[in-house]
Amino acid sequence: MITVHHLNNSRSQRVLWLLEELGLEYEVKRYQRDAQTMLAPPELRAVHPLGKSPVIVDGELVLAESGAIIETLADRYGAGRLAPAFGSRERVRYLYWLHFAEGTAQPPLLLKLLFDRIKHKSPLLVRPIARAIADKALAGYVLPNIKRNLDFMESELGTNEWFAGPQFSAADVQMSFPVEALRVRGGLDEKRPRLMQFLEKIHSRPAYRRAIERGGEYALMK
Ligand SMILES: N[C@@H](CCC(=O)N[C@@H](CS)C(=O)NCC(=O)O)C(=O)O
Repeated sequence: MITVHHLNNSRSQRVLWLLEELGLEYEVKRYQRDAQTMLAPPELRAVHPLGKSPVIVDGELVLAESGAIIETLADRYGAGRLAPAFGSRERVRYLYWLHFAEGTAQPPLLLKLLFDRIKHKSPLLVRPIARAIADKALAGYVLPNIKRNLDFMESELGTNEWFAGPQFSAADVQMSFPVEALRVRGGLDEKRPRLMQFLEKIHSRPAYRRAIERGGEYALMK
């Protein structure tokens, strides 16, 4: 039995979704973020030294890092489903988007979250200075990168129905989290109809909905 160490409102939601798509049995061990800091509770460090989610335990294997988890589960249990064939053109695209999600899409979204907090939650005395520094970083680096990523993803979905090609794949599962985060805090709206349609399509998948029921609260941070 696979165990998913799952944190509320987090990236691990997509691991539950992949397991539902694969029709596998699994157990969910839920962890709750600290309401103030939003950090994971220290118990997660007993599962993996970094103390972050997701982590899966599958027999002897303890694996963190959502991209590695998703690639491993699709290869182990997909029997050719949800991952394009080795050596195909789609396999390269599949790997690209599996890595893009955490390697390129997430970093500016995390920076935006942090700089927005600095702007709004710094001590009052230093807030004007903190705000000026945060605004400079946001305008000079963070927001232009988010916009470029959005434009790129939107144009890629114009040449392929799904991120890896004509078929839905585990790369779409991995990409769901940044696209959802872009909708909540990255300026994704109706001006980018393909990404909006991607969200609509994934949210209507029965496996996605079952995973939400298993995982509980899933509202991404603004
Ligand atoms: N690149 C890692 C990131 C893991 C990560 O940062 N997870 C977040 C959940 S969205 C977390 O555990 N945050 C709580 C914390 O940092 O204490 C992955 O894709 O698995």
